[in-house]
Amino acid sequence: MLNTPTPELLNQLKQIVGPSGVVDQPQDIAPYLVDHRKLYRGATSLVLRPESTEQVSQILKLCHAHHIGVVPVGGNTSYCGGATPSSAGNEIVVSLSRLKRIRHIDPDNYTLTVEAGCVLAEVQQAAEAADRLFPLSLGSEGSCQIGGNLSTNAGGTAVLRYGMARDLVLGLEVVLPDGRVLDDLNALRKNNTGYDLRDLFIGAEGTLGIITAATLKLYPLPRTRVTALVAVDDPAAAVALLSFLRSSGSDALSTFELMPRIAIELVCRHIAGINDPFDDTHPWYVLIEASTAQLTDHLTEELSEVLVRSQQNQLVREVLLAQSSSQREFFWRIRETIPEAQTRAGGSIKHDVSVSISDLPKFIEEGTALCKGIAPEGVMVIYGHLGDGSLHFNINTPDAGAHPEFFAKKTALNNAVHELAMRYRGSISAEHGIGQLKRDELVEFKNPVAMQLMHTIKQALDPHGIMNPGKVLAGD
Ligand code: 2HG
Ligand code: ZN
Repeated sequence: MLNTPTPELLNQLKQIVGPSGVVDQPQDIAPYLVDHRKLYRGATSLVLRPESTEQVSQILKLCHAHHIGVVPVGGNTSYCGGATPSSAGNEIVVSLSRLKRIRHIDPDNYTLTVEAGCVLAEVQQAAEAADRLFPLSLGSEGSCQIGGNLSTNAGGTAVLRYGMARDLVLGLEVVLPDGRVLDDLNALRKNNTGYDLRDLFIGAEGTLGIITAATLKLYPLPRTRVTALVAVDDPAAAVALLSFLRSSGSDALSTFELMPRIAIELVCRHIAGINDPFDDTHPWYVLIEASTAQLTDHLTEELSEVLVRSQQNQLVREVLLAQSSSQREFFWRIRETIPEAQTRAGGSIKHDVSVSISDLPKFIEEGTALCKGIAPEGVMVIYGHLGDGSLHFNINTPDAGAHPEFFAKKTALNNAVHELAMRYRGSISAEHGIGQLKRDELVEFKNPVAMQLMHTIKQALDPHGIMNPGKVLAGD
């Protein structure tokens, strides 16, 4: 059972961070009370902004002793309400935004040690300044923070080549719920010394402690990038194209993103400066990128040769190769502004599912039929990371009106899509996490033994349940 902090305790907490780390005026607290998608509205009387791991440790120690709930927040870009406090108002919020030092870069070891509050784009820039690549890349990289990326095991658009956030971490520094600091900031690729504690905290969404710093893996900086926008008949053709590209020696492939015609129409209609780059209209599109550390023309020649062959075999309808960096950026903008265009077009019910790549075409077909059966008025906007088997299976309102009758079907639509994903042994959250949005569904869709193990771990590390209460797991 959690307590409400007394005025004395609030004062003690404020003293830990000093005046510059205290946010306690309603107008300053307001941005922390609502999530990025405006699905949740929480309450709190105090946001703390510690500037050192030691301060985070003191905060958690005090909250542990007094059974006070703590909600960690990074860039507040969660899609699942993962960083929004409950409406009860008895939790405190801990923002990591002042823990933002680049602690160490070791170009020969290809590693970078950063604090949790570094914005993802700053991490990428720090790597680039040392002629290295930190490959995690997502639409919100200008505002999301690396601590949040790791806590939610973020995915994004380069997973095909470099993996999820989890795959990009060597060591972590974590403040445990009782205030102890786990300093496991190793920079080793090989370290077989018992249980992998690091992987416990990645993807735990702040329910097992607060990640305060991480040692990240770097890669050679690409000097040649080839980007293509390709039109295809259907998702099956896209899957076949991906297989063909990979078996034709394109191990340089880093991005393979599927987009339907409606997504192109939405971005053309709602995003300034975007127009359809093709003369003809096509049912589906794929954004493809390959890159190499070499400065070479070979990659462009190879990729265009494979794409021309694919066109001759009728695997693709039309190919546009980016001829300049501004055209490359334009192709990327089309893909990355789909969520914004979707929001401008109206409300939406979103799913973030994954199945085997080979099952995606059938999944899209069956899922579309199911959703159309439930909500014929809904507009299917299905797009995403086909190269990783991960899709944003979204359904929009027909226009910007309120459409309460459409939103009344939310549970039915969620169940239909998630049950279908389960039939394909897929996941109900490919890359956005659980937060509070999918907490109750997780119980239905995750293996019961896995759920028991998660509760056992939570109970062992956080016996009072102070860390991010009500996220991922219902209260113990
Ligand atoms: C993306 O891939 C993001 O663009 C957001 O993960 C997806 O808004 C969405 O459904
Ligand atoms: Zn995504």
